[in-house]
Amino acid sequence: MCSGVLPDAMSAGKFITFEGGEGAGKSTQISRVAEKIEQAGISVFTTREPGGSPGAETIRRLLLDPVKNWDVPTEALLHFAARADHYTTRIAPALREGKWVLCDRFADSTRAYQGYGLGLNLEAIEMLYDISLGDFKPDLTLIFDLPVETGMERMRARGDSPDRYEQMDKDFHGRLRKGFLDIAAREPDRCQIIDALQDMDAVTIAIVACLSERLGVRLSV
Ligand code: T5A
Repeated sequence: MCSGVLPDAMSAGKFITFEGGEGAGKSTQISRVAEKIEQAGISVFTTREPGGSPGAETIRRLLLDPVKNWDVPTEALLHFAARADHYTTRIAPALREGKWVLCDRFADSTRAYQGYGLGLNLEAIEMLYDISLGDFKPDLTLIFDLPVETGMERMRARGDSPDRYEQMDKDFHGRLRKGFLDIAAREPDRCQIIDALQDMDAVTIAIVACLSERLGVRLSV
């Protein structure tokens, strides 16, 4: 178990992760929901992976470089190296202060992308998780689900130049979707699937309902 894990000291905060394939609408919803949680008088820290701390942002640039072609184990190690730094220097301190941490992607993305998508053994990923994070895990994970084509259309419509993962083919994105749904089925106490095909307001309402039901917080819609 990693030495930075202090479960008792962190019990006041909540760690909520937002997961899903490309163009699912996570970033859009994190900013909406963060505002609502703040309005309820709870202090929020929003962050993302890969990245979220200076060290992890350096690793992010290596990971998303469209001309780089990491072998898959190296890629998974880089994601967990970034995550360990992010956890130790940003997530754990915020939780100790009682903040609700909203994180755009976390370890389920490594399970889905490097595991289901790129074929790395899922047990190897769990070993890396244990080394990096020990028993620490999200209080709640929202898995944004939508058809692959719709996510890709949203990314194309945004018009940014694609990173390494956005350049992958449709089969890869199909495996990701299956991976996220498998994760949700395996851990229903932690994971909630959100229908990301709905319009933005409907997605926000679904998340607000989920936070109320699972974490007991009442937010305005
Ligand atoms: N990765 C990450 C791994 O391979 N392994 C890992 O362990 C981790 C942590 C990170 C990449 O790294 C990979 C996964 C990723 O490929 P990133 O740049 O941080 O990449 O981007 P993503 O997390 O993939 O986020 P995206 O920008 O692709 O998508 P979001 O945040 O899910 O979507 P968002 O909110 O930006 O919306 C996309 C577009 O759709 C519109 C928005 O306006 C926007 O234009 N939209 C909607 N349109 C219609 N209806 C709705 N309900 C909509 N919601 C949003």
